[in-house]
Amino acid sequence: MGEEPGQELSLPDPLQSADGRPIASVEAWQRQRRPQILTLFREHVYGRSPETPLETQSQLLEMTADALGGKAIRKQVALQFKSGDSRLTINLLLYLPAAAQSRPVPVFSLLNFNGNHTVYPDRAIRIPTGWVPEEFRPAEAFRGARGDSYPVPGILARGYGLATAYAGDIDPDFDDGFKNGVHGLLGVPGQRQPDSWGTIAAWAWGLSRIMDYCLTDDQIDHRRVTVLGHSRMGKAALWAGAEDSRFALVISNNSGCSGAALSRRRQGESVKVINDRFPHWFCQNYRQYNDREEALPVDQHLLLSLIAPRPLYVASASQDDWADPEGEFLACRYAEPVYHLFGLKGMDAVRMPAPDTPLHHGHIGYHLRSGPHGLTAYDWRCYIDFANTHFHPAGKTKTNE
Ligand code: GTR
Repeated sequence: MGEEPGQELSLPDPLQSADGRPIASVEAWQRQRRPQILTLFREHVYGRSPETPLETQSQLLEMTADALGGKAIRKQVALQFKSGDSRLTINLLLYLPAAAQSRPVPVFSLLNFNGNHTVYPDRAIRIPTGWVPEEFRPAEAFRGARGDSYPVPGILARGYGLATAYAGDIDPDFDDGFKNGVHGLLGVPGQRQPDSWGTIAAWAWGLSRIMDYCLTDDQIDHRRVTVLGHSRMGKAALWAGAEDSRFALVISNNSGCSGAALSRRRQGESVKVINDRFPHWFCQNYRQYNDREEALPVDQHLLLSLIAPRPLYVASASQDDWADPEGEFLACRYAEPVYHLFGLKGMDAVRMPAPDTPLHHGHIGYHLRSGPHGLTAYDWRCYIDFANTHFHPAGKTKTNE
């Protein structure tokens, strides 16, 4: 695989089993190859998430049908987890279009970087009580500060809801030896293994807990919950989508190294650089591949292939060399054989498209947005167009009529 001119990459074949046998049927993929690949990512990249039983409970903290001047329902829900004497709370913020009062709506679930209050300038949104990045303190001063990345009114106007939580509620984004967040709740101190989970896997776990909540809310269309993430949260969204097939659509926005970009290309951020800068993101085993990407038993096209047959969307930005846009495009291409096995079209393109010309023909969507690293209104427009295609195949383009 990987015969791009000038870049002979020797990539693991999604359709060849570990013992060298070809995978020629959907059944062989589901029974053999998919679990093999999932295990390899758990062991070598993201780490294993514990299956420790947890006492969980969700508490509706407040709800109004009067948000955004009556156009939206706002809910804030505390997802509470208990293990022994330790507790963890994920504060979930939901905005649903008013139409959800009469029928369930599709929802985008995603983690935000700096607190729910940064997503939209609504004074009712609760401020995180735990750690927030220094540049976002005092938290009260940053209401709506990340609004450009979360165009709430536009998303709602197209009939979609938003379910978001602050990633720091699940695991604060710094290296503390895995004591705080869900690592502290579920881990036994001093007993970490080389394949114990890192922060990306913890965030993915949190996304699955948001999914658990969504399945209990009758105003949400349970079969149309998307998981989306930008950058480091894009890595988490892909891993959540791979681990949890309840997500109907998986979207990676500029996720780059150890997200959608092929590691073996070593363009932009490398495995060594990411492990050195963010020693808490991955499992310890991943460090074995610092400057040895070719020794990895996986590459990121295999992560993308785990989403099949569900629709997948990967987006890059033209000035985001750190995330290796071409490596993201090629990973989509090399994930295609698995979609083909299901009789589905993948991305259906051999060359990278020009900026701002989205590929929405098949089950893998892709676009290269012009501009720098970021999640923008343009990206959201593309995601909603693509979601409409897959969620409303009868040609209905809007969900709020
Ligand atoms: C960078 C990191 C990337 C990406 C990005 C982000 O510092 O090198 O892998 O995750 O942060 O999350 O914005």
